[in-house]
Amino acid sequence: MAKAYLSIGTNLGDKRGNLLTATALLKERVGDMLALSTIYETEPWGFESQHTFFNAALILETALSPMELLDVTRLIETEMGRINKSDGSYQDRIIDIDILLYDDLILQTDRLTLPHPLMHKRTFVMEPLAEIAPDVVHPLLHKPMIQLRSILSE
Ligand code: PH2
Ligand code: MG
Ligand code: MG
Repeated sequence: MAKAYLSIGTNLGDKRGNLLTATALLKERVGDMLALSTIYETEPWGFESQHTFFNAALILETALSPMELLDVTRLIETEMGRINKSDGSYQDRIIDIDILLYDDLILQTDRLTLPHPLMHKRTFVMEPLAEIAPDVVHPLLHKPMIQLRSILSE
C-alpha cells in the first residue's frame, strides 16, 4: 500500500458540498482516508476571479498505481461536472483534485509529475498539507512540509 497526498479545491457552487462529495468518492474508489485537513478559504492564485476558493488536503492509503490514481481523480472531476478549457489556463471550477505526493516517488511523464511541481510555491496547498503532514519530507527539496510552509509565508 502507498500513501497518496492530495490537494482538493473548488470555487464554484456549493463549495463545502463539493469538497465533501469529492472526499466521499475518493474514499470509495481510492482507499482509506488517513487524514483530512480543515477547509481553508483562499484567494484565487494565478488568475483573476471574483470567486474565492475552498481548499483542503488529504492522505489516502491506496493499492492503486500513480497512473490509476490519476485516472480515478480525473474521472471524479468529470463526473462532478468539471469542464476544462482547451488552452490550459486557470479558470473557475467545481472541483480540482491534484496529486501532490505518492510516497516519496519522483516521476516525470507527459500526464503526471511527482512531486507536484508547484506545490511548494502555493500557500493554498502547503497550509492544509502542513496541517496533516508536518514531518513528511519533500522528496526533491529534502525539507519537511512544515518548513516549506513557513518559508512561503515569510
Ligand atoms: N488552483 C489553481 C490555480 N489557482 N487558487 C486557489 N486559491 N486555490 C486553488 O485550488 C487554485 C488556485 C490551479 O489548479
Ligand atoms: Mg490544481
Ligand atoms: Mg488539477
